[in-house]
Amino acid sequence: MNNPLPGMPLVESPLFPAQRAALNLSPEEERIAIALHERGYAVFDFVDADLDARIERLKANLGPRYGIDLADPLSDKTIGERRVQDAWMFDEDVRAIAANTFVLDILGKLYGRRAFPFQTLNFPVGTQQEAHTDIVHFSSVPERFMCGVWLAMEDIGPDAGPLFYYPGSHRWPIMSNALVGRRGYGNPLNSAQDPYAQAWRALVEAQGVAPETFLPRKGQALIWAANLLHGGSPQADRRLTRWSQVTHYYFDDCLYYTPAFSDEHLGKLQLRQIRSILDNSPRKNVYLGEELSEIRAVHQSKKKTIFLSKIFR
Ligand SMILES: O=C(O)CCC(=O)C(=O)O
Ligand SMILES: [Fe+2]
Repeated sequence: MNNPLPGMPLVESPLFPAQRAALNLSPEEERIAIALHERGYAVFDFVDADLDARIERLKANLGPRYGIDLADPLSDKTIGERRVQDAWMFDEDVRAIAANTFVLDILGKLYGRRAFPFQTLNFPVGTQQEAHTDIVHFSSVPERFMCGVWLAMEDIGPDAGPLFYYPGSHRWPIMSNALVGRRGYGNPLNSAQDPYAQAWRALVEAQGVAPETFLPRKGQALIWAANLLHGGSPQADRRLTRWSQVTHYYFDDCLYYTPAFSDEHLGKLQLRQIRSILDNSPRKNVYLGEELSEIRAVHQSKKKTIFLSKIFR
């Protein structure tokens, strides 16, 4: 397929409606693609014949790590650790969920590059997180080659602190330090989300978009675009659990960096050292097929100061 805009994910491209037919998507893939394009998220049934067994094993394995009394139906489940990051390193079921082939296949088709998972988060309760986009933590060059997949590991009702999101907000401006008027590089923060919270609140108010909550059945999942504004609702009933796994994906042939700590226009990127869960090996920062270190070496040997060499300093 001839794509004149390979530097944006196909599914996020304004050319997507014209190019969709050439992707040869199944009806289910097409439904997911259209939802992701138009609303910034798509709900689907997770395809894994072993999912129920995985969820049982995973709860038994991770449960003791949260420091809460999961056996007592009346205990407060929200007082503990609330999340385990990168459990894929020691839990085969977490790893298998992150490496799910249905997810990898559809992401590859919809983004036009191969996807790979690089981080897992396992939650036994709601995160009660403020609205944010993941792109302020995990961006890429080119932009938007990142997404999250959220999997429900039990039925989740309105009192369990469900995920919420603002449909269509993936089309709002991507937050950057240039946009909110601050210097990022070398400036420490409590949270990479802090500098943008006020701007997100203003956008929500000005656009008049109501949040939607995700009340899934066990085994339902949701893909969100890198720039979809989302968070965790307050957990009204603290006795409940809200077992879920979030897997974050990047795509091949990109630079991976954290915008909150970068000043892109000055060539200062806070690059990330990314590890792919698929083969547990590092993924190089790559720009148009060339590794960063190679580009830097070539530029140094030519003793040229050009824009790219500034980025990579
Ligand atoms: O599960 C939630 O409440 C939100 C999780 C989230 O925002 C994330 O993992 O990026
Ligand atoms: Fe998030």
